[in-house]
Amino acid sequence: MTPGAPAGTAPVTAPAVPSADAAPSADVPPADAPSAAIPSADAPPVVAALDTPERRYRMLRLIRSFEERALGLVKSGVITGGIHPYIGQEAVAVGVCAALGTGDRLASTHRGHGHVLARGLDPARLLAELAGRVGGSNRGRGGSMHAADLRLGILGANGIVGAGAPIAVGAAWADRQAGSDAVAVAFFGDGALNQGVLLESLNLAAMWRLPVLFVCENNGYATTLPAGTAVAGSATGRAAAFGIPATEVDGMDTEAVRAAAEEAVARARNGGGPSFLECRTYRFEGHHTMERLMKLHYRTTEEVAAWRERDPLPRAATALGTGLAAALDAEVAAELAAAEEFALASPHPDPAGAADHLYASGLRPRAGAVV
Ligand SMILES: Cc1ncc(C[n+]2csc(CCOP(=O)(O)OP(=O)(O)O)c2C)c(N)n1
Ligand SMILES: [Mg+2]
Repeated sequence: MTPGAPAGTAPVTAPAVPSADAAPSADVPPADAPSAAIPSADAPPVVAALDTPERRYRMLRLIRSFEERALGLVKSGVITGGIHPYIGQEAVAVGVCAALGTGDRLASTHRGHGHVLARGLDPARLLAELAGRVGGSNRGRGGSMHAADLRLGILGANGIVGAGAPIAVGAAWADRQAGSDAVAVAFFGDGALNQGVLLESLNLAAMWRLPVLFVCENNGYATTLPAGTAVAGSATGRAAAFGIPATEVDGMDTEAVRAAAEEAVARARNGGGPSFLECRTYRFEGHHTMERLMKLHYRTTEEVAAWRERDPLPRAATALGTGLAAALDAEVAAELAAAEEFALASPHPDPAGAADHLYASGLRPRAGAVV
């Protein structure tokens, strides 16, 4: 019997989930003359190395500056449909991704830019994706809430609250069936805490001792609904009910998140089963860019200011040394200027191909299946 599988469950051949180490599939964005600074779409992407304070600070800055640039492009109408900015929550993505190995996987959320950048998605490709251009990570067809790259183990951002959890659980199960020691991370917000699918995912992960790290980014609100008026009990209490070790951590502190995530990832990789991290964090911007056009009064300016005092970037810059941080800031600014140039130079997809890529091709049927 598969270790950890419930008695009576016959092992089933899992549909292969492409390994992050696998050669790039043919379904990659076309190489549309990227500038010298932008890697060719044909080059396999590289999982971001976040193994030093310097690299982690650089990634914090990359996510922050990427989002600021994206906000500008929403305002100027280049990015249509808007985005859910990750500004303020960067320490969670960087701290968690720093704990992962190259073969691990993550399932993201509607507020997913930070997660996919911290995993190594090229900012130029992501910016092009947000702008709906063929040079985008998903050929401009996915947009902000569907950015994915299986070669990096990014199973996708997701517009459905809580939907990343069962995807991560399924990936963890498939990986274990395939004999891999990969770990899968499910990011989700406090708004997912009352979704049945999250509780089902916690249950299966616990029953089968799957290598999953559940990361709740508790930023205090689901759209405008304060968690305090919506969530009975606690986030960690939900995990504890399934016998899953659960820890609350300061989500504004990259190093605290990393330490907690490393412990959980090591446990998962060594067969110890799932863990749950509640990261207490805050979004400095509105729920969605549309909020800039609305007068909503669900939180006070004093509350926002108090959380801004806990901004993870100055904290990390001080720890690193402000001189080095400033040099990294300049490096990131140049990288993102090139990224924007690339994104804007990339064309929109040809409307004649609008129905392309709607259905998967090349799926391998399970052994014994009649097709
Ligand atoms: C199943 C489902 N219900 C409702 C929505 C609408 N919706 C989009 S984002 C959101 C709030 C999510 O809050 P949270 O999970 O805390 O994430 P945050 O936006 O705070 O990052 C809601 C209700 C949705 N996308 N999916
Ligand atoms: Mg929330």
